[in-house]
Parts: sequence; C-alpha cells; structure tokens
Amino acid sequence: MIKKALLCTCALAAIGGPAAAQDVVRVFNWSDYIDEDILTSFTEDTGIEVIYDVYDSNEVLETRLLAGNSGYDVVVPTASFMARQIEAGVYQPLDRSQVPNAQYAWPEIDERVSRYDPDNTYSINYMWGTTGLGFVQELIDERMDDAPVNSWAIVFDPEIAARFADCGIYWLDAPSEVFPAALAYLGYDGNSTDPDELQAAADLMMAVRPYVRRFHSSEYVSALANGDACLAIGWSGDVLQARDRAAEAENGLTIDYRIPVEGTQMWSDQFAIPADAPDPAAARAFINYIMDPQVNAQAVNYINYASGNLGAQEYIDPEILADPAIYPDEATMDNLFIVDPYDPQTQRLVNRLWTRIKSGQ
Ligand code: N2P
Repeated sequence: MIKKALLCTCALAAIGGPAAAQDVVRVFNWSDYIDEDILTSFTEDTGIEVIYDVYDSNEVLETRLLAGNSGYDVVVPTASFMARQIEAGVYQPLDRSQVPNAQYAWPEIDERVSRYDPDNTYSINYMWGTTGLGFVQELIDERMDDAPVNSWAIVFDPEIAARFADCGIYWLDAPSEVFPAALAYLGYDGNSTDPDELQAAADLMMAVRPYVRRFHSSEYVSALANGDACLAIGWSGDVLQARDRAAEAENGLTIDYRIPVEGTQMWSDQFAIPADAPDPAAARAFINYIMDPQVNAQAVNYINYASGNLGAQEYIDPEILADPAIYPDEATMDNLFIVDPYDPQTQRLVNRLWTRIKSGQ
C-alpha cells in the first residue's frame, strides 16, 4: 500500500508539479467507518496522499492523543471524550471559514455537540449513532421463541442471556459504552456517576459475565456476518454493515439492529485536528472533502451511519434516511440519552469495576 502511494506520488509529481504531490494527510479514524473509494478520489482530486490508520475505541484514541506527537492531522473522537481532551489542550481550533463545505453542517447536530465543544470551536460532526443490540435472527429463533431483541434484558438478564451463551454473545470492550447500557436497563440515568448505582450496574454485569464469549473491538462485524456471534452490544452502522455483508454472501443469516426500549446512548463522532498536527492545511482539505454533500452521502450509504451533514441528505439512499435505527424518528429519540465524560474519580471507579467484570472475578 505504501509502495503504491509512493508510485502515485511520482506520477503526480510529473503531471501536477511537486508541491501538491508532496502533501500527505495522516488520518486516524474508527475502523469500518469510510468507503475507501473516497480516499482514492480525494487523492485524485487534490493530489494529497492519505495515510489512513484505524482504532476501535475512544480509550485507545485518547491514550495516543494524551501521549502527544501522535503524528496525525485528522482524528475522530466521540464528543463526550473530546470534551476533556479539549480541556487538556489536545486540539487546535477548527476554523470553519477555511472549510467551505462546513456550510453543509446540520445545525441541530452542531447544537447537540456544543455541550461538549462550546461554539463548535474545535470540531465538526462526521457521523453520529447509537449503541444497541445486533443479532442474528435465525440463531436467536432457534434458541428462544419471541426473544426480547429490543430489550437490554437479552444481554443483562441471566436467565435469558444463558440461552445464547453457546452461539456467542459479544460485548464492546469499552466501559463508556456498556455501563450506560446497564444503568439504563436498571432504570437509572445512563449518565449516572452515583457509586451505588455504578456498583449495581457492575453486579448486574457480573451475573451475566459467564455467558459473554468475547469483549470485542471491531471483529464483531465479521463475527455477526458469518454467524460466529449471535448477539452483540455494538454500534448501529457496524451491525448494519454486518447485515449487508451476510446478504452479499447469501449465507442465510439475517442480521438486524435494535435500539433497546429501556433507552441507550446517542453519540457523535467529531472531526478534529490535533494541536501538533504536522499538516493542518491538509487536514482541513480532507475534512472539507468529506463535508462535500455528495461525498458525504457516499460515506453514509456505505457505512450505514447518520452524518452531521444536512446538505448530504438529498443524495442519501431514501431507505437509510427512513430507517429509524439510523436516523431515529421522534419516538425513538425519546429513548436516547447523551453522556458526559466521567470526572477522574468516577473514571477510576469505572475502570476498576470494568477490570473485574472482564476478568470475571
Ligand atoms: C465505526 C464505529 C464508530 C462508532 N466502526 C463509535 N463511536
């Protein structure tokens, strides 16, 4: 891949002049979060090469950013995590006047994110979505009639979860995702920092821990698609990508996603430029390209997440726009909550509980 990029640079140098051809943008984004054709067309259109690396959790991204000198020009933190990273001085302002396609940003999403990034100074939304339940219909049906696929009970009620232990229950390896879900199932605020409530959530998770096969990062997309997992706590678009892969493979597995009735968190993943980015101008060019309505729609149509781009909506597949699992309708919205970053003391407690849950002791 690197070799190919170098070859490509040489060709462009011959045609377009060396200045443009030497530009490189280093992007660090979530896995399964782009149509790679977009990266190719970006390079064709701008002459800027893309070095594209991926991560699977905010926890991993944050460690890299706080260490400094990540070497990246563009990163995509979730807004709740970004709030404390902004305070830590990790980012430089994102000047929207230098990103003309920022005019297509969706004001409602900007407004929602301003809770974490006041006045939208440092970021612009890429995609947003929910954390919910992915499942393989056939494998669930074989094990239980009318299984509650639309309730957190299917993963948190020991009697129900036990039925699916043998076909593979996967949980996201991220306390920031699973604690709010467990709290919501218990009827608490998913954003709670009350130590007793967090302990109750941990006790609940401990009770079903024996039935969890794996704490996953991105591998659940293929695991659901090929039936190695039957039930997963995961993200909306990832599960729907698994659905598309299974349909393409014609393997007889029907995969679907539900937002649990007890409620779940809605998150927003933001384009941001690290303070020490090697090439902020290349970063802005990249972000501007992805904010182009047609390019943005191409991304949405491929990854099945909702974007923060209003201009893109006329180009988005109408089925995606009408799917409440992707673009939640009013009734679904009522079941969604947003989370704040944990204060340091709560973060320590959550980390400690999570380590115990994962080890099962
Ligand atoms: C993409 C997952 C991104 C959603 N695979 C998590 N914020």
